[in-house]
Amino acid sequence: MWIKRNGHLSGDDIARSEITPREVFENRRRVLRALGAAAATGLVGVNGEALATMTSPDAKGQKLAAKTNPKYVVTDKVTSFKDITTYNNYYEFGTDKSDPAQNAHSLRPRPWKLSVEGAIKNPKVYDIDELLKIAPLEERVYRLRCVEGWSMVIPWVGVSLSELIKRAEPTGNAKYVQFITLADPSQMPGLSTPILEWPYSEGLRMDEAMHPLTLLTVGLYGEVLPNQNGAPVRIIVPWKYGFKSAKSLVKIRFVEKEPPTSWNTYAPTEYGFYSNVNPNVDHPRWSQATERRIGEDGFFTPKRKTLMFNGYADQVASLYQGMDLKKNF
Ligand SMILES: Nc1nc2c(c(=O)[nH]1)N[C@H]1C(S)=C(S)[C@@H](COP(=O)(O)O)O[C@H]1N2
Ligand SMILES: [Mo]
Repeated sequence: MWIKRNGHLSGDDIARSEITPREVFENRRRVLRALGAAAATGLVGVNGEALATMTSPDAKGQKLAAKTNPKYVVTDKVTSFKDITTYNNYYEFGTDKSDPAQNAHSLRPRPWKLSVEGAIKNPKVYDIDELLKIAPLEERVYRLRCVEGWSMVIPWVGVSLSELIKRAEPTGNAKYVQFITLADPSQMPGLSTPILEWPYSEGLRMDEAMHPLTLLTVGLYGEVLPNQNGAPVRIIVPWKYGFKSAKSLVKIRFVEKEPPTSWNTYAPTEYGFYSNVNPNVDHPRWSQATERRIGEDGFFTPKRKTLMFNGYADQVASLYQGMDLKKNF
């Protein structure tokens, strides 16, 4: 079947130019720190003016005031904004890495509603602007490791998902959390191809969802999320393969049973529910022991060793104590 061609075969080898990501990043940080002093949370303009007075209807490129949380900053060199926003997986906009950047302009990230529902005391439909204010936004620099064998280092902006979960007050029946992406054919040309089961759906166990590393993500590089990266709100789970980090969320649902997830439904023997980054458990069609860091891919550049739990073992290994990670892959 043709879909196997795109079914997470490893990525291409296009050489990418380096645009001094470090300097750009440091400079942005200084700007953000200055903005942080002017506005505690939420959207601000480059000079600190209120959002309503200066944004385009979709808030494209809008700066976000966020304080770097030094607890969650990896020291690896940050990937360039260009690579992060032009080398994407977002199948709702096509299966080639360059498709989302080319096609996702048709996504309308504003106005946007996110429904928080299911086994909770306080179901609520958040407007995106309200969501940006539930807690002070943080900048966190995380590794992202795709199951295809490439990785990036991304300065995200968001808040711990636990902030939202606390407000929802889960009941005793809430054992898992399901994340559901928008599925609107008028905005997403890729939906006409039945590659995955739409809407894109992912899930976490409750303790994984509550873990402070799990980020309700609204921006990167100090700006609102570009459409191709999952505007206006997505989840980022840095110790799991990238596909667990669902984009453009419209529903977060608390459920009792392990929810179906799009990649597991597509190929149950290849993509498990847990999908923790694990160099010792290979994908059935390729090794997971090494990775290619996007931006470092010269002809002689050695691959990097993939780290257990993507380098977050100190923080998350205890969640899986006593579990057979080969069985629960
Ligand atoms: N809705 C949706 N979310 C998605 C995907 C997708 O195709 N659709 N791809 C996943 C995969 S495989 C990866 S590696 C990451 C990529 O995120 P990025 O493009 O922001 O780097 O998004 C994940 N979230
Ligand atoms: Mo991925």
